[in-house]
Amino acid sequence: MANEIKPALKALRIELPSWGFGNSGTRFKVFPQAGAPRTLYEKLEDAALVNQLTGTCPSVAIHIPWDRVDDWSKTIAYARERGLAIGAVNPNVFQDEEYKFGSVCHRDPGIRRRAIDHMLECVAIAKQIGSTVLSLWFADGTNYAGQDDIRARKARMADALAEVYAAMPDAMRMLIEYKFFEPAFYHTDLADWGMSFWHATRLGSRAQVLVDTGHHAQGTNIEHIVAFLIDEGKLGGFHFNNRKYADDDLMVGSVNPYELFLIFHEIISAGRDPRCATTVQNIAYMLDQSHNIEPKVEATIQSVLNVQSAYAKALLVDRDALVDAQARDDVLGANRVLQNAFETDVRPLLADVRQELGAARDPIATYRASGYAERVARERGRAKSGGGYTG
Ligand code: AFD
Ligand code: MN
Ligand code: MN
Repeated sequence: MANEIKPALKALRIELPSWGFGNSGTRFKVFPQAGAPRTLYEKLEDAALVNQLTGTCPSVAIHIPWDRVDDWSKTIAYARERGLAIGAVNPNVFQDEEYKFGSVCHRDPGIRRRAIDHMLECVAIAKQIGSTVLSLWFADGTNYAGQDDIRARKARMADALAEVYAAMPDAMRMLIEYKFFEPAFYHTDLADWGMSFWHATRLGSRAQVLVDTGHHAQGTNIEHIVAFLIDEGKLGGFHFNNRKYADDDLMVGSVNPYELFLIFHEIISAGRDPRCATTVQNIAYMLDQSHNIEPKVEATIQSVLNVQSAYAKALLVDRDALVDAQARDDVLGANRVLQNAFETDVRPLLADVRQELGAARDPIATYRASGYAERVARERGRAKSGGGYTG
């Protein structure tokens, strides 16, 4: 069994967020880290190392305007030399003063225009750099009952998305993220998967839902949402992290690796259904983490290892035995099939896989022994801000 799953493990691709490397924090405090990258180039340098050690992360998502550069061709060449491509483009319609009461859902058409124009600029950037994913998250919502007209805001969101969707080339997908809290706490305009799903359905086949694992209430069964969305051809991608810290986001798999395993189990099961195979093949796996107290490069490596591990265990599920137990209403037998896979020690297998990919058998040990953290701390110093979240 172990050898059979090697090709799938080697094909796994996880995109790294540029903003995961920069200094970041909560609304209480940003703790600047020595060696945090100050420019997109330095973020790409860090990402290239993560890819080199894990063999799994050949692309980097960017956030505009944090990562805006004058000459994209130079950036692409720099990335390519380091084995990287630029991945999803993330507009930012939440940090400017103008967006205090929302962006695309704002009652002022001028502010809506500003937000839409920024998203159109991101479509243009994506075209220019050959990226096929536009990844949207909105801070839009209200904090007080009565603050604005919820149905009017829904219509404004729909209009804005339609305009941006119409500007996308055929090869581009729009991934629509949802989040039920923060910075708006009374209502958010895209509060859950159902609202993103509704907008995506209305737009067309190139609009899909992005599931950020951190954006759910604590008890939510995310794997159920995943299975449902795949079945409808509407799961476009993930932002992996752990939700224990709400947002601003802990490493994926650090608190509940079993949940991550169950998510992959649903994905792999659906992938075997010819009706769902294409959707599953196109799922964009991305990290969306914001390391506040932990060293960023090492945390990113650890996150990738956690994903590799959950994926490997899910690939090991004995699906024939599962189907058989289900057919006999053997509740505990079925559950045990999953437990057995989850409890398998996949570390030796993953070490072999990484070695065969030309990556490190033990990426953390190799990283720690490399002196990279010490070198960039010396070279880059401790910058006050690094283009990540600043609280
Ligand atoms: C925010 C959101 C969301 C989004 C990210 C990038 O919580 O996770 O993906 O910004 O725009 O923190
Ligand atoms: Mn996210
Ligand atoms: Mn988030």
